Amino acid sequence: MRQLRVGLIGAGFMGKAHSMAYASMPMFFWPAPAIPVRAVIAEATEELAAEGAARFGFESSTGDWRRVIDDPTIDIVDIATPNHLHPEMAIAAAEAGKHIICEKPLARTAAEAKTMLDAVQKAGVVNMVAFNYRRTPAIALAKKYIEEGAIGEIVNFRGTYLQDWSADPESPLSWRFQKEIAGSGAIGDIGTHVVDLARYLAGEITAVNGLARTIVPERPKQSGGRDALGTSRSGGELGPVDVDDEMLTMVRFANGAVGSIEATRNGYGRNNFITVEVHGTRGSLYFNYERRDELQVCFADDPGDRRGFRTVYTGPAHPYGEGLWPIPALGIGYGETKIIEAYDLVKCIVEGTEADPNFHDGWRISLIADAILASSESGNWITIDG
Ligand code: NAI
Ligand code: SOE
Repeated sequence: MRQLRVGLIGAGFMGKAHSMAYASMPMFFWPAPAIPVRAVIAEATEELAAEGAARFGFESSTGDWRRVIDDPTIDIVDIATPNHLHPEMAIAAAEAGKHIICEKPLARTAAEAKTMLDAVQKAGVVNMVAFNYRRTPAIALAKKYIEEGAIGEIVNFRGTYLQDWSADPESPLSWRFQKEIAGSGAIGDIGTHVVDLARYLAGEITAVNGLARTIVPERPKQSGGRDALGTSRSGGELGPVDVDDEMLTMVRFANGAVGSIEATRNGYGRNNFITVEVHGTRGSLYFNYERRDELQVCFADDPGDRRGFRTVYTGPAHPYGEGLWPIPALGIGYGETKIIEAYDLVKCIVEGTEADPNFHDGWRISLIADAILASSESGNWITIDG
């Protein structure tokens, strides 16, 4: 069976998730389109890289990510580092002819994302952005129902991504609170996931009118290191937060639909509260990531005295069901979304097809993220150019 050798850059939260996905993918999707081999892992230092290799099962490790790019045996470069490093790494990987998966957001700004898009288009390599939530089977099922016309024409999309890990002002000033590294706050970090779901389910976004604000202006400094996502306390001197903590925006879609998107990392009691509600002319769909196995559906064709939301539990009859668990509601997790992502990436490489979402999508999403911020500053609707 064909093998594809993976060079992973970054052994933090996403390094763990992607490594687990490469190892597990053939256990789920068999026969696998190809076997991903965990070949080399790069980290910020030799020590961290060696630890990553031991923990995540890589053949070798390096403290210099360029050695991954220069290695002629590597087929896939997987970029799982903080956002500011994505462009340089992805462009170098494209120029070396590697297929690429890059974590979201693709870059800090749309201008940076465009340089990455140009590089992969010039190189003709498979490119994917890791917006994995669209690979939750219930979301893929919503997409199928929409494409089949089960809810008619879409008229409204409502999406939220609410978390609380940064609500405590004592939660340190990790890289996610620094514009120089992250680009933006809730907008780029989690709002973009909902923008991806909005574009996937309801079509292209053409204009936004949003607002964004910072709730906690200073946090205890954290010099470098991984983001512990609110689980550590550094104490000590305060430093400025120069990104948004929360955002909300109205959106217009190319097909005439309208909607809203909200994102916060400061909403006490909300953890990974990604919700999507889509209203169509013939029905509605509702999904809440904290109940990942369920898609709520309401069809206008149901008799009036029986109409209302009911629950479809995803399983073998639904998208990706052939590879997942044999009975609905056994439990889809975050890991499964990453396993499906790895499967789709490897399949695209083997079949020579375009990945989805790709760097073009990543760039469009960055344009929308930039526009939300610009709209917040000007107070006006912003049309998405490009
Ligand atoms: P993290 O802070 O847990 O890990 C980042 C790792 O990158 C650290 O181990 C750090 O040492 C390493 N690193 C820094 N500079 C490096 C360099 N020059 N060479 C090699 N490694 C280097 O961050 P996390 O949460 O893993 O985030 C990474 C990326 O993944 C970000 O772009 C983030 O937005 C995205 N992300 C996506 C998620 C999703 O659901 N799709 C979930 C979490 C993060
Ligand atoms: C923190 O908000 C975070 O890790 C994001 O960076 C991810 O993209 C999200 O999926 C989980 O939360």
